Amino acid sequence: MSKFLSACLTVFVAAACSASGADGRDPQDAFSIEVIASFERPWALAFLPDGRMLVTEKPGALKLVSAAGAKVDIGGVPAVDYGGQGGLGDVALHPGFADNGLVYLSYAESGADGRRGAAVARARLDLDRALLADLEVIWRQVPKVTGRGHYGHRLLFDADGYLFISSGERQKFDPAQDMSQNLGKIIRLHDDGRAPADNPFAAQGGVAAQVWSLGQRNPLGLAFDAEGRLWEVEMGPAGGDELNLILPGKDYGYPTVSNGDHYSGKDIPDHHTRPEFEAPKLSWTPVISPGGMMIYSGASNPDWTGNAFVAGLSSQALLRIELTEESAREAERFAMGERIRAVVEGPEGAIYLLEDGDGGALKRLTPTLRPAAAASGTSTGR
Ligand SMILES: [Ca+2]
Ligand SMILES: [Ca+2]
Repeated sequence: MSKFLSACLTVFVAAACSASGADGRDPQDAFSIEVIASFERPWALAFLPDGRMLVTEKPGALKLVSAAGAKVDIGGVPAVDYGGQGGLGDVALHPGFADNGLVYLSYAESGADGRRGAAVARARLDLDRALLADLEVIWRQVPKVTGRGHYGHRLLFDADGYLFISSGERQKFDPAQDMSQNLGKIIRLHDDGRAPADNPFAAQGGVAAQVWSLGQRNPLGLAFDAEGRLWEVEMGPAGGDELNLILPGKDYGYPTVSNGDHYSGKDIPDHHTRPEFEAPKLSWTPVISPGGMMIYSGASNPDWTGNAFVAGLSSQALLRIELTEESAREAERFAMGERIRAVVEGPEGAIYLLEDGDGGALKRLTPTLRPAAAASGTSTGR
C-alpha cells in the first residue's frame, strides 16, 4: 500500500472514529427548528435576492429551492469528478447578481492520468429556463494531483467585489509553502479570474500573484465580519483544527507547524514554537472538523451580533464563537446529532444548516428570543 493511500485510510478511519456528537447544548433550547427539504450529499447553500435558494449536491446537481422546499434542477452544470471529498462544491452569487445574473461554482475537475484539482466556473443563471448559460472556468488549482481530498474550494466575495477562494493542499503537505503552486492558500481574484495588481505576491507573477495568504491545510469556511476582517476555519491533521484571522501576505504555517500532529503519529511542532508563522486565534483538540462558517448579523438575536457560527462535521455540532479583533472564544456548542456541512444566515436572521451525507436535511433554525436578563445569564453555557 502506498504511503499516500495509507495516510488517507488513516484519515477516514480517524474521522469516523472521532464522531461522537454527544457534546453540547440541546438546540431546541435556543431555536425553533424546521426541516425545509433533504438532498443527496448537499455541500453548499446560497440565497437569491427573492428568497429562493441554490443548493449544491456533491455528486453534481445544482438545485433551485423555494422557501417552502420545492426543488428544481438547474441545467448546464459542469461535469464534476465525484468521489472522496470531491464533487460539486460551493455556490456564490456575484455581488451584482441582481443586474448580471452571475453565479460561481467550485468543483473537483478531472485531468490526465488520474489527476484532479478544484476549479471555479462562473455562468449566467437563467431562472426562467432553470439553466446556466455562458459558463467559463475562471480559476484552477495548479498543479492537478492524484487523490480526492482537501480541495477546500469555498467561495466568498468581499464588499469591493473581489473573489476569495479557499484552496486546500490536496493532502500533499508541502504545496502549502510552495509559491509555484496555488494549493494550500487563500486566493484573491477579480471577478473574472485575473489576479489583482495589489495582491501581496503580485510581483512574483504566475499563480503566486493569486495568493492572499499561505500555509493553509484544508480551509472549508470563509467569512467577513462587519469591519471587513476575513476569518477562516480549516481542518487540522490529528488535532489542531484552526480558526484564523486572515491577513494579506501572512503564512499560517502548515505543514511546518500545527497544534495537531500527523496521522502517522509523527510530531508537527506546535504554533507557539515558531512565532514567525501566524497562529490560529482558536484551535481545537479534539477536533470539531469545521465544514463551513458564517458571521451573524444579529437580525433575530442581537446578543449574537458579530459572532461566528461554525458547522461541525465529526463533532456533529453548531458552534457559536465570540470574535474580537485579536481573539476568538468558543461561547457555545449545540449538539445537532448529525454531521453539519454548511451554515448560512438567511432572511430575517434565521440560521440555515445543511446536514452532510445521503438525505442530508436543510434546516431553518430561528433563534428563540429570550428576555435580556435571562439571555445574559445563559448565553455562555456549554
Ligand atoms: Ca496554522
Ligand atoms: Ca503539534
